[in-house]
Amino acid sequence: MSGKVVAVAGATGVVGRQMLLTLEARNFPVSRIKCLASARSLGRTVPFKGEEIPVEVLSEDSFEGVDIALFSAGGGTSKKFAPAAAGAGAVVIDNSSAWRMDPEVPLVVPEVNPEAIKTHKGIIANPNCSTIQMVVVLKPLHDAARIRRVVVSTYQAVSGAGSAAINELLEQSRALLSEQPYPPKVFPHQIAFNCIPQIPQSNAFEDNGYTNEEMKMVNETKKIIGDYSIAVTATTVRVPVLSGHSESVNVETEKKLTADEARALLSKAPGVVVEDDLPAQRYPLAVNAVGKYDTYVGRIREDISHPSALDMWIVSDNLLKGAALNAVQIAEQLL
Ligand code: 25A
Ligand code: L14
Repeated sequence: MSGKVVAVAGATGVVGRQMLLTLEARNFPVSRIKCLASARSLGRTVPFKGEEIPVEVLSEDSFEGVDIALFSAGGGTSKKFAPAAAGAGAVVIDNSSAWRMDPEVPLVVPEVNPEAIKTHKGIIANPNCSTIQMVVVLKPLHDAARIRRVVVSTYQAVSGAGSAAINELLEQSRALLSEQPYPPKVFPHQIAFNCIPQIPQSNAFEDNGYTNEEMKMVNETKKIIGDYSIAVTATTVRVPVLSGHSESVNVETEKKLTADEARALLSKAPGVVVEDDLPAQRYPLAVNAVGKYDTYVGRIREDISHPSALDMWIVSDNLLKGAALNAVQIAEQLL
């Protein structure tokens, strides 16, 4: 028998399903798959390689014989069950924020810091979606010109908040178009035809006035790039887009980079596609990035307000490079 025994915790969720599809699409060598979720999903099946796999309830005993456990069932679930999985001998690749800033746990984007994988002690953390797509673009610029400061604003799709959030955008849009009321349930305010400067939807704000999501971008960027001198500030915004996060990013460098130099560096960067043709009105768009593995960057220009800074627009599929694909790429590196 060849291949690995792979478990997916949160297999019925939007990210868990993408994990199964990505394992399949990239021909990851799986000898057996275990699909785990909460008791709410008992009796459901999820498709994998043409079969319907019955969902099992996640417990501490779920990981006997498991080689790789991909977790995407929320931070609380990861805190509770990842140590049991690692204790049973599995390597956990965790998509929640539970372990990301633990100094013992590597936080990995394979194009940026693959060497960190080797230091794991049973748990490897998958970064925040908005952070991943930003750092694959920042890393080559940092290597060439040393980044001093990053100012980012995000335009984040609702799929990041799970399947109930996707339903809310669709149902609320339909309701408002037919002049029916649709009070918000998942989001704190109306999301259809609106922008909400608060992510996540509950317990978002920290004492410094930033949201958790904003502070994840600040802290995770430094840890992944491995340079705590990079200054980062972020504003994260939920927009009525189903999938694909977009980001407006201003990057100040120690050595000046022209827009052409940045384009040349980025066109050689792994996992990055430069899409930047103004006469053709070509630049990255969320709707085009959905289903793609790459991160797209365009609107690259020299900041007219600063002697050594660039502005750019970065887009990727938040469920793929932002979550499932990055986790599967880490698993591929483990092989
Ligand atoms: O960290 P938090 O606050 O706990 O938030 C986690 C939420 O963020 C999503 C995920 O949504 C989850 O709701 N999420 C987490 N990381 C993400 C990332 N990086 C991310 N989204 C994007 N990027 P989700 O709906 O996509 O996935 C949830 C999955 O996790 C399983 N799960 C939850 N708690 C669990 C658990 N599994 C084991 N033990 C637990 N304690 C969850 O399984 C799903 O696979 P499920 O069985 O609970 O839900 C199956 C379907 O049921 C619906 N549903 C969701 N919540 C409720 C619900 N039904 C009734 N009541 C609810 N409260 C959904 O339709 C779901 O598909
Ligand atoms: O930290 O709601 O990975 O769009 C990913 C989804 C944070 C919230 C994470 C969202 C979460 C984000």
